[in-house]
Amino acid sequence: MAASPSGSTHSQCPYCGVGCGLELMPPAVKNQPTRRDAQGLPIWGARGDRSHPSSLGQVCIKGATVCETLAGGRLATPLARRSLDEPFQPISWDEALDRIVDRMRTSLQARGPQALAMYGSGQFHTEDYYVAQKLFKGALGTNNFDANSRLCMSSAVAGYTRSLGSDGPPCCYEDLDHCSVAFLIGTNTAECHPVLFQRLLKRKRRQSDSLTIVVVDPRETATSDAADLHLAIRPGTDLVLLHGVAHLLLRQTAIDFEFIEGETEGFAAYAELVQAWTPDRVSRICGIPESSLGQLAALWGQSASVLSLWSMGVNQSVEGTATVAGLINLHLLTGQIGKVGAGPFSLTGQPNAMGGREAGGLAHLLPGYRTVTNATHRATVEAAWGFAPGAIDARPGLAAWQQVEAMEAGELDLWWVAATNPLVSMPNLERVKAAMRHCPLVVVSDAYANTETAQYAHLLLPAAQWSEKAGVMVNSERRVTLCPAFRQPPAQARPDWEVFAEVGRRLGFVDQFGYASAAEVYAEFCQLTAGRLCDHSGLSHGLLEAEGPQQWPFPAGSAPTTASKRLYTDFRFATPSGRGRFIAEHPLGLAEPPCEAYPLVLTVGRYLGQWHTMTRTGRVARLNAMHPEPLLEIHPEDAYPLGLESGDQAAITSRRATLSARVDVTERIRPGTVFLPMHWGFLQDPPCEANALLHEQACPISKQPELKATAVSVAAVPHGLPMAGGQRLSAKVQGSISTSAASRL
Ligand SMILES: Nc1nc2c(c(=O)[nH]1)N[C@H]1C(S)=C(S)[C@@H](COP(=O)(O)OP(=O)(O)OC[C@H]3O[C@@H](n4cnc5c(=O)[nH]c(N)nc54)[C@H](O)[C@@H]3O)O[C@H]1N2
Ligand SMILES: Nc1nc2c(c(=O)[nH]1)N[C@H]1C(S)=C(S)[C@@H](COP(=O)(O)OP(=O)(O)OC[C@H]3O[C@@H](n4cnc5c(=O)[nH]c(N)nc54)[C@H](O)[C@@H]3O)O[C@H]1N2
Ligand code: SF4
Ligand SMILES: [Mo]
Repeated sequence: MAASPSGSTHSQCPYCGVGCGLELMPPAVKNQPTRRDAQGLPIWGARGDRSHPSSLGQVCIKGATVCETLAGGRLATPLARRSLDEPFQPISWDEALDRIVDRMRTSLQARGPQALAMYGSGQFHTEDYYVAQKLFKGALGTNNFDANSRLCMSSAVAGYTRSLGSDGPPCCYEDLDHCSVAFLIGTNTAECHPVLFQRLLKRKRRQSDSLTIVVVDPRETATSDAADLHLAIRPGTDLVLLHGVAHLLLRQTAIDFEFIEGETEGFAAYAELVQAWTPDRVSRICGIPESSLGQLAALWGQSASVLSLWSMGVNQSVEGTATVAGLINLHLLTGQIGKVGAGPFSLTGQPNAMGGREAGGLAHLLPGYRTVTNATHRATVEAAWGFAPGAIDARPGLAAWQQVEAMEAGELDLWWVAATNPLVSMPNLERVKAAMRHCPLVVVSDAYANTETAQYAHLLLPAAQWSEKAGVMVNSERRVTLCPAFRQPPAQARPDWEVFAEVGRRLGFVDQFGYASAAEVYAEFCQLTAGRLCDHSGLSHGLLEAEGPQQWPFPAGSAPTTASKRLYTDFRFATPSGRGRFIAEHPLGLAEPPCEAYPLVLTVGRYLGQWHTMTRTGRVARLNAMHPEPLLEIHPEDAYPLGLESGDQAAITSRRATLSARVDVTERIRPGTVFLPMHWGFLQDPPCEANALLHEQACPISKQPELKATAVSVAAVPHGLPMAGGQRLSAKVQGSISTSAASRL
């Protein structure tokens, strides 16, 4: 399946969690003059893979242009420096790994394993994830392995686990073809999961009467443009809205009594709690008409099948886990789960955040949806790995932001960052930079040379990236695709898993890390999932190559493509009782609500043509032309009293930082809310470090930071004061910043 006679190869797109199939064509067989990248190297062609069951030949502009990003700007050799003030010097892999292993040994002796931490990524292949967390959790004895999925999917993970007993999205993409209501909350699917959105749109065009699209987002977006009902709620009021829907459903007895009685628990407390969330109160807090709430409740109560799709507008909140539960509550209340076209479907952000969750890729997890706090789980994993009983710590390790705090407190001797660029994507960036200065050894494994995070590192390790290393990725509908190596990496770049395994061997764990190939790593992982919800035990690189992408659960002995497309079709959930759990929690609102000094809520998200911190998409002329610069979206009601018009430069100030950006005055955003994209870090032109403004307060359960809301003030940059984006304003200018816009929350 992976390679065809024409020399083309099949893989999964390495960008978003839709996980489209790509067909990659070598430069020579393309029926047109060979295109060359910035370095003059021939570029592979990419198009949608018609044989991939998740995407059926569709692809978006990022997937179609991915091959243009692969060669330029690469980190080609390990680089090191003793201090952050010195220039980097090339060193050998041998020396680089010696430095890491020496530091690990010294630290283990002097302070114990807690002084070591790794911050990985949903852009790892499953094999990278698996070996990384085995190295930390098994060999080193610390659970300080966390990933950027903490900023992304951890509220969904915690929400699924609390309500249904386990992580694992129960739905599949075919449900988009069958649902009668698509309830899109906190997701700009049109820009962030474009191929799924096109699938929905196509159906809407063909069968308009059979599908109602609802969007909940404080902004009008390309997604809400297609909606029958758009609820532009105040940021951070999603849980209020969901409880308001439940209140009306209960009042109208538009609920599924049989399902509640037979398949759920905790209903009484929940029914009691939502009594407080009356329509007038909900409409006032959410800032939407009562009639819209009524329409939404009617859709939930009367539709044959409701499919909820959500992403960061829900997850990135101090009450992200409670909001996910609030959404699952509605599915339990109406019996909208475990059947065709219905269910709570979290859209995964990164191409293999799903695989990461399965492989134990967060500080509280072990492979196979196991947890470090469960003694049986630890014992099973220790035995499988060949470590002594007790080798795995029973305490969850440091989650992403806790790793920053530990550096700040001088408690980390080694911070190893791999396949993520935290000096753009973490909140409160100045604090992260200061914390990194406290860490004696910061190692960054990246495919590209010049990232923001690399500026604060001591050791840079060149990574072979997608297309240059074999491994699997798992998309939002639990489908596993083999991503083969079909290009050569830069001379010295190595796959992440291979580097992690060599560190394990150098520490003395020769048997545990003696893998000869990624296929061997995957085989070991698959065995550890046998009998678990995310069962991969019938899968292997060989099977995926021969039979194409497969959905899990895929127990040993399964026949390809016959695996169940949906979870919980028998309504037996993964909780001890087998029942779905209602979770009753009152909404608390934003951690940093607007106030007189900072009257606006800044929300930060994405553009269609850029990927995160632009290390890849920033190299593609077509994509840059779509989004030449970051723009502050602001409503006329907020902009005009400040004297701001579209194209003006504005200063945006939070309790932590000030930066500047050009404004786009638009009625498409809710008054009181402003929006910036996340993509432009301090090395971009123009820089726009949106995350320098953000606070780091996180959901206490999932530890996912509230990256979607921070209180800011906005002011026109005084005439004659040219300002580069991201530049700090002088104290004098800060003093003159207007706070006239009224608080609306
Ligand atoms: N083009 C592109 N696609 C991507 C990515 C990318 O970088 N670029 N990244 C991928 C990744 S890792 C992820 S996680 C996903 C993210 O996918 P999305 O979550 O769809 O993307 P965002 O733009 O971060 O946020 C979605 C929407 O949340 C809204 N929002 C803000 N606050 C609230 C709120 O309080 N309530 C509600 N209901 N909505 C709110 C914002 O206005 C925004 O439109 O995208 C993936 N796909
Ligand atoms: N305010 C705000 N902040 C956010 C978000 C938001 O919505 N709002 N979203 C959050 C979310 S959901 C996410 S997922 C994060 C994303 O944020 P990041 O993870 O920081 O973003 P990327 O640019 O994808 O970083 C991936 C890095 O890995 C490198 N890389 C690519 N392939 C490989 C490989 O195979 N190996 C190695 N070692 N390196 C590789 C890339 O060059 C790049 O430097 O941002 C988070 N931050
Ligand atoms: S929708 Fe996502 S997975 Fe599909 S081609 Fe676009 S970026 Fe890649
Ligand atoms: Mo993400």
